[in-house]
Amino acid sequence: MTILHTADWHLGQHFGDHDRREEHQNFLNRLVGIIRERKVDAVIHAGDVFDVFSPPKYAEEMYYNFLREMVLSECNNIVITGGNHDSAATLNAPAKLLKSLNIHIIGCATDNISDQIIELVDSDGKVIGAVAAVPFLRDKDLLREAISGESYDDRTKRIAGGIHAHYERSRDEILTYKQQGLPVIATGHLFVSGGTTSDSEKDIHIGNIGQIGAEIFPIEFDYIALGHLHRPQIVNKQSRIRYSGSPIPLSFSEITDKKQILLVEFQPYQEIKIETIEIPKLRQLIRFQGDFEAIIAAISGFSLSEGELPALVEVIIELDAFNPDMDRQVRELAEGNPNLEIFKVRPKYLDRFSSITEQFQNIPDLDDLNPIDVFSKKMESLGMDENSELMETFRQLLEYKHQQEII
Ligand SMILES: [Mn+2]
Repeated sequence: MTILHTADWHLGQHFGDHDRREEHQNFLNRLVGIIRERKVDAVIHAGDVFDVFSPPKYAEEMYYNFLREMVLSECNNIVITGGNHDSAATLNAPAKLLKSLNIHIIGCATDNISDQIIELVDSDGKVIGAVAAVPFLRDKDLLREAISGESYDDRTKRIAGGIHAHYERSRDEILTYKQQGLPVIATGHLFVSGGTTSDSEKDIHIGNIGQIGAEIFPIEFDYIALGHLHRPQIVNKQSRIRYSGSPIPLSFSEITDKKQILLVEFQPYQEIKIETIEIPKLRQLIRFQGDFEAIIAAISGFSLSEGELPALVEVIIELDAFNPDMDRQVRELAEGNPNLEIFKVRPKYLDRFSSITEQFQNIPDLDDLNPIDVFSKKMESLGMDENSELMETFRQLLEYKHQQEII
């Protein structure tokens, strides 16, 4: 049996006015080709199909066109789980219809854990494996009741315990397949400590505080298909626990990453075989940094390899004095080179001692800040301790708001 592990598509993602439609479509076309060519038995998506709760219509169309290709292919099993970016309601709405086509959607944790266990079948309907399709687990799935006066630390410990218990219960449900000698797989959409983050993963409840380690995944699972981290990686040097990463770079911090999907082959009484297949980039994301002269040279001298779309460029321009016209000058210059488009122009002031530069040196870009950053800056400006209870309350409020949006 061969499965294909992918995650973190983030369909509908965009950088300002620049959408990623062609890059996503290019990936999906390749994916369909790989699934057909390699005779994949099951496609497993570990969460974040869409970038936002209400994705643009073109993104939904892309998703459904992909599912249609799967129905027409020889791949008999599709398992899709919700991530923290997905609206469970959006993913689940067509779940019953899709189930009749052997496409299994688990948008959020189900009331009964056995509903998350998916049997994988061959073309004759014979069971060839099973998946514990664990979606992103929200606090409300893990904490039955709120405990008044509970500290942030105790609460995160209780969440970590809830996640652990969820995987143990999934293991109990899947043992019957394991005892028949069939491969069993689990999915997950979470941060497992030891992983490397990039700039594009939205913080999820226990964030990066390292409460969840690889040991929460019971040894009975032959493979753990993870989503959430956008860099492909192996967890804790255990080859069977992996993040496939996102198929296209979702932030400028990922520009040097190789993007990929994973093929995992299971043979009775043998080690699993894992093959990575690189997804070439249709559009490069690039950063140019230097003084004005260097930027002029970089922009005018830039060229593309065949078949690529114009590169999206972030320019970091080193200045020794404030220049209000910098953005316009760079964009005008870039209009002369059809091989690139400017996404953003940022200043970097070199002389940090002059009063004018000091004023502009440390102003962060609003796009780079999240609500927690803004709140902690406000607290800092008022001389308050960042680790106070007020900050914990604010975090809980954000999580609560997030969950309201999902329902
Ligand atoms: Mn993601």
